[in-house]
Amino acid sequence: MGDPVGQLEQGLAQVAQTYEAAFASAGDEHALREENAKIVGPQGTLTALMKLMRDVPAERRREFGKRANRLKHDVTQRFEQALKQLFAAARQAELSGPALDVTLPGRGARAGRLHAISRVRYELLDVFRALGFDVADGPEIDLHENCFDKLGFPPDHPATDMQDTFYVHTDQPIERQAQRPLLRTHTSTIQVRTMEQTQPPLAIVAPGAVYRRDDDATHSPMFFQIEGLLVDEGVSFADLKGVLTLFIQRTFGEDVPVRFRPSYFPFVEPGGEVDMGCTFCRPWAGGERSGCSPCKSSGWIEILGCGMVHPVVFEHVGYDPERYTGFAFGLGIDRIAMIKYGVPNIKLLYENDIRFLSSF
Ligand code: FA5
Repeated sequence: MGDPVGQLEQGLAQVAQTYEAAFASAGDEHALREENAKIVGPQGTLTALMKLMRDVPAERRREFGKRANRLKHDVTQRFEQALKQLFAAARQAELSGPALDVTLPGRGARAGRLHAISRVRYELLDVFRALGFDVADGPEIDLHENCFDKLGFPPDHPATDMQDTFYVHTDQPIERQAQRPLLRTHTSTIQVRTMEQTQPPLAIVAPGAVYRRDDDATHSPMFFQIEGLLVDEGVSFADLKGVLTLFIQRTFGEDVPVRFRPSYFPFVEPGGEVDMGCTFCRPWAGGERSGCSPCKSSGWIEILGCGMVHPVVFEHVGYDPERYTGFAFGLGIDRIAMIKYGVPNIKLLYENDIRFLSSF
């Protein structure tokens, strides 16, 4: 069994001489805890020495007990002190090192913007306002007579087929077709409403949504038009040409050519359609029109319908057709937005994909 007193003497002395150096050389918390465990842990040297105590003669046990406990106390105190020093050094290193940026750039709310159709609508109305037109309004659900009859569409005339129509169901009995409510197929209804309420001279533009059973890349079942109407004594086709040419050139550029083609609308005589030079291939400026899809290689894009107000319309609204003449036009806002922003399919304007809408 050996000499427990001698072993204890030697062991305690050895621990007392080495623990401080062992703690001092531990470079981090983990190493320090390991050194501490080597002394006072369950397998530690001091723990083993304490187990020898029962073999020490009874008269010396107290003395060794005291010395061992004091040493354990010193070791523990020194360990805790060394731990604190390590923490303080780590904190100091952290504070004097490069700053850690824990912030992220904020996710700000994106600024909203007007939809392309609204933007174009405001721009077009501004051009007409500058030319002296007032802005008028009318309901999207209107009567058959305002949409067709008073505009000179004969009953069951094939021209109404051009605007295949959404009728609105109503519980009221309807005696005459003229009284049937429908989603207006064009903003020309506002011509009728304005003339019934106002005496000439007048010059109005009326924007709004219209509805037809149309559906392809350039036709949508709901789209937007602007109607124009100017009535006074002595208004001629030259006034119509002047106003519409100015409008197109202020909207698309002073150099853009404009041409008038005869066309049929029941409420105008003569009636026409207006084409503008294609702003994609710009043939008048030396561009190559062959292969240009927006104008189908023609160099022209149709932009609106127009004409001199038919005398029969004046009669329907109570104007004297011998005294007054006037012109009217109707343009598609969507069509102009598509030309202006190079939009290949009208559906894109209505899908509300924010990536598309914020691209122009
Ligand atoms: C009319 O609606 C007439 N009321 C215009 C008019 C007014 C003529 C006053 C004479 C006097 P039109 O059906 O061509 O005409 O339509 C006018 C414009 O609306 C077209 O040139 C086109 O730009 C646009 N448009 C027509 N149908 C659609 C559709 N389904 N989707 C998008 N735009 C359309």
